[in-house]
Amino acid sequence: MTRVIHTGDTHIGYSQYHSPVRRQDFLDAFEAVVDDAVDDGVDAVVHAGDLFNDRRPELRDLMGTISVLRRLDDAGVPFLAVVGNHESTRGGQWLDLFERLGLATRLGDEPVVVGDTAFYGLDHVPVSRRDELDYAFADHDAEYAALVAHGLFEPFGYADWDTETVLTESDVEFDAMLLGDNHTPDTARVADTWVTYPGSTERASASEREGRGYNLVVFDADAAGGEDRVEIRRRALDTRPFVFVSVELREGEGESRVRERVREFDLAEAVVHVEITGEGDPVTPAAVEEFANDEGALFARVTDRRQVDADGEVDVSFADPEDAVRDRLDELSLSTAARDVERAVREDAVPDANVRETVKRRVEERLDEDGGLDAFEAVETDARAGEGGDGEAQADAGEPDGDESTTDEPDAESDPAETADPDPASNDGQVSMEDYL
Ligand SMILES: [Mn+2]
Repeated sequence: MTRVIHTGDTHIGYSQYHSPVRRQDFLDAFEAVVDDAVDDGVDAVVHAGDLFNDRRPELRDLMGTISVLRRLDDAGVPFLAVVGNHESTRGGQWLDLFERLGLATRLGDEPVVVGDTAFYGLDHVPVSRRDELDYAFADHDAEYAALVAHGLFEPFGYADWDTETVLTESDVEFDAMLLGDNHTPDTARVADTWVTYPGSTERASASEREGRGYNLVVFDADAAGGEDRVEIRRRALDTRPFVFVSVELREGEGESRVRERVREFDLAEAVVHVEITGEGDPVTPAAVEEFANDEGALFARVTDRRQVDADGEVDVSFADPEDAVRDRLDELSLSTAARDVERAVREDAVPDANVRETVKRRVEERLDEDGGLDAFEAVETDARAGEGGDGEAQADAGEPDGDESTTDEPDAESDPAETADPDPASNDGQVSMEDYL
């Protein structure tokens, strides 16, 4: 029998809503999973990618992650992982650093046997390079086998990777595919193999409404009832409360009705999303957000759906012009690259004289990344990974990427010399693991 915790999409280092508290939440969620693993004495923690939110985690994220991994190591629980699209760098992976430190095992085409089970790994591979994959895995003589992979697999939402092809072309017969990338937890059976996503461990977007958690996977024909060789159970995580308030205003109702509705919820330390629909009087989103903050919310965002009329004309409130711009940009569902450029021009503290050079460098960086257009694809992937098909969900789901472009480029804001660096290969956009290994 082999019992493992299957988790993924922890997105450590994501300053959601530009909040340092949220940044800590993502690390805390990882720590909570590891605590459970240690308490429970599982045989391993299997991580299916996107441990980090981007390929340039800050030192504090790395140190926090290392200390959590060390706790796991001290308890004698191996950490087996693959590389996700968010954290993938060229020239080496953070996971390699952790492996060098003796804190992790990077899964690949050779079996890593824990108890009765052989674990294999398949890192995220962009769609454009999937045809080259031969799914050649080395033999094993364990009782069970599992493939840990990062990507959007069938039969779940937004899938672009054919699970049956993977299973039939693989040299190894897998009892389970333990997946990451899709933040919505779900389990299905494909060609006699269990295929499962544990979901993200903190809400990386407001579209991730259901509770967060991870999987407990047991490889044991007896425990699983004889018929099945694998048992997959979901366990809940206690994460940052998200409060979703929808208010449908009737004729004559306005801000006081919105406040009344908001007050019905426990807002303490919560992320609060308020959506206003219907008729009624104009409401100033910023005023309601302030009210929610006064009521104890960690962060509040108000979306007034009534501002878009039947003709698609936007009725902009100039109470907060930045807010209006942000809302409109959200509706456009821009790619990461486009947001990068937009932010460089509008938001970032880039001196006007450097905007041209900054934009050029950011676009070059994107093109220069491993896989070239992979960066553009990854964005699309995340946008589609959001639940629900409306503009808000897509824009929200894209936020980790949007933030990535600002949070991981502090130098562009503080160091004009760096901004003007004509050689993308020599700036910090290209993380070289050789410096660490
Ligand atoms: Mn992810």
